[in-house]
Amino acid sequence: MPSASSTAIAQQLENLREQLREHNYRYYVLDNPSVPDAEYDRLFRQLQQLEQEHPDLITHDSPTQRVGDRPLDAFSQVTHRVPMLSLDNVFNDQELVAFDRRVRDRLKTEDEIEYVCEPKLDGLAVSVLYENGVLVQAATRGDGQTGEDITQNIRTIQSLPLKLHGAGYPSTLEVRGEVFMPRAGFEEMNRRAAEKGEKIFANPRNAAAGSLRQLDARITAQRPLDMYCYGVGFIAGGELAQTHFDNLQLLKTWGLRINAETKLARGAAELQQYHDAMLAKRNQLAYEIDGIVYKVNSLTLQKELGFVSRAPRWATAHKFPAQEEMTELLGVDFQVGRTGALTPVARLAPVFVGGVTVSNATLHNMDEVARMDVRVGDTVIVHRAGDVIPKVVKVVLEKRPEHTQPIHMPAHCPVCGSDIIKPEGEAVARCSGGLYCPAQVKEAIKHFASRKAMDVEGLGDKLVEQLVDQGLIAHVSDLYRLQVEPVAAMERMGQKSAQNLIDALEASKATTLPRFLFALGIRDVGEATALTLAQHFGTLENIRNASEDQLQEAPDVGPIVASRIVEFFGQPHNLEIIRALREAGVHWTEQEPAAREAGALDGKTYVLTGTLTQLTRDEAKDYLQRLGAKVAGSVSKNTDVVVAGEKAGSKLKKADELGIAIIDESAFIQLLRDHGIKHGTEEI
Ligand code: JCF
Repeated sequence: MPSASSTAIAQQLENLREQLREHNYRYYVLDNPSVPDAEYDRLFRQLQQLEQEHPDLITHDSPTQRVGDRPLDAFSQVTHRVPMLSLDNVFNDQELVAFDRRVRDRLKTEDEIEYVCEPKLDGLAVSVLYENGVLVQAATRGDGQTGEDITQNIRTIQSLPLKLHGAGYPSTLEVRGEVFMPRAGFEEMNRRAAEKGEKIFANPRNAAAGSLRQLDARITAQRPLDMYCYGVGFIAGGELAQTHFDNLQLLKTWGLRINAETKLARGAAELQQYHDAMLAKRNQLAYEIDGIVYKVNSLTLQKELGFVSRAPRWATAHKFPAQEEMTELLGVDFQVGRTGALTPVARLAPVFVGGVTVSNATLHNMDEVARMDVRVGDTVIVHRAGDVIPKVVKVVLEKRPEHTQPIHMPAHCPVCGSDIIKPEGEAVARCSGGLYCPAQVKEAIKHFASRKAMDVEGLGDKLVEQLVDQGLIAHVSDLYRLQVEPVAAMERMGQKSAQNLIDALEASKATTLPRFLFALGIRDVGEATALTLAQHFGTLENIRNASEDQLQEAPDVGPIVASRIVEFFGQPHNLEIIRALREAGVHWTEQEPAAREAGALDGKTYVLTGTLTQLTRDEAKDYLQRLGAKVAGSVSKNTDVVVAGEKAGSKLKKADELGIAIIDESAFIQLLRDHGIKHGTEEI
């Protein structure tokens, strides 16, 4: 007999489980969570802890019991009590009208038929059995009569309840639905697999199938699977509604997710409208779909219509154009992007895919080329989703002809002839031309002119585009050769704005070494690194002549940054541009590093938060850095002081929790004054 206290603990456990189930229901089904994730996690850990102390009181339907710890030797077979049907297809408007016509002919009616419409997910159909509300078995569709027992794997799907919500469900309820992998989860999973050199899945459907086929549910649990229910199979000990739509709503009250896009529609014209709207939305959905499913809503009419062989007469799938097709790889070109990244581009035998004819597709990078083992002459699978750039996703190895040619990366940039550099361990190869390469020049100029670089007032992205497109500039150094007249003649410009631009350019010539270094756009040399380099080396000449080892002596400069700097100054074009800029009058005061006095705040880390009223955040940062302090973006245990302006939020709270010194704006200004910082013309 259980003791009084063990009954009380069993009660407490069940209470925690019920709370967690309710939160799950609100989160996954209603899409309206009532507590923050942290509260959910707290309850979950509390339940785990209590169960650990009382292992005899653990129940199989507890939210903690999703992942089994024993892999299966093999899947056993499950015979479906009601066969799992497949769907007939229609491929266009006429076939859709013909489907609706057949339905009405069979029902001997000219009335418009009511249908339920839903997206057709590109996943795997499964059946899930609940006995007295508890999930007891799950199976794949298999051949429709017999499938495989995947109960262990299905239990790992977080959004699927192990125990039904609410009440009124039949004592035996078999639901059917589609298991799928949302795009975001799929991409993240592939990204991680690639990082670890593991197998990559070609598409979310394959990934979902592979995940469900795992004998070890601990692996399935790592996969971001999800499920939407679309119907009911066998039921006993209870009743359902009279229409398919109402049944779906009932499933929802029991905690089973149905697709939020599910809608009622009348007549073929409304079905076509739903199809068109969904096709337009296809690529914005969080998951891949390959068409629409229409089902006659009335269950009485469904019964009257019955089946032909394996498919119901009361439903059909309206298929979208395929997003994957096979074609031949005729050759490979290399394109240089705005950041110098080199992209291998496949030249293809033209193929109709995703609604258009495609003859070019991206191969991403050379790692992808190696991974797919793709060669010129191969038959490849091309994927095109909506307006996204078509990509080669796979080689059909079975179709490889005898003479294929491997793909090699060029040694020199096809645009400017500079060396191509592919850093060890990185997927992307880049043109080292930087400022010199026409393919990269627009981005380089935009960066050069930006506020934290040369700060050329009024020279925004649009104007840079215009100047380059008009042929007025080809390199950053051309900026300082600009004349008023040709600029004034450009569209949306005039004498006055052209003169303003020339004046702003003139003003920008007086700069600082950190700004100039940052403006050069050396990869991985951001604002902070530029400052460190300037402080450590004092002159541009010193930086240019430093070895990788010497560069790394500067604070926060690691081997990657050091190699980027050496690489940059190793390109004669870059030196040429620097020379031209200085010749045009760009200047700063150079300081031998020895001349720099020890900063009063050397080694201290400051964090700025909230709004400062007497100076801008950039100014505050600049002053702190001049005094030798580091300015960090977030509060951590390494922070020494937090400067809190008005409306300071979470950073202030965190600093408080960590016991870090906090000063307000007036104390901050006093600190700057104490160290002799002058703001503008006046001392602040
Ligand atoms: O989303 C699907 N792939 C899907 C498949 C949706 C449905 O409503 C289905 C299905 C397969 C068969 N309905 C049936 C009867």
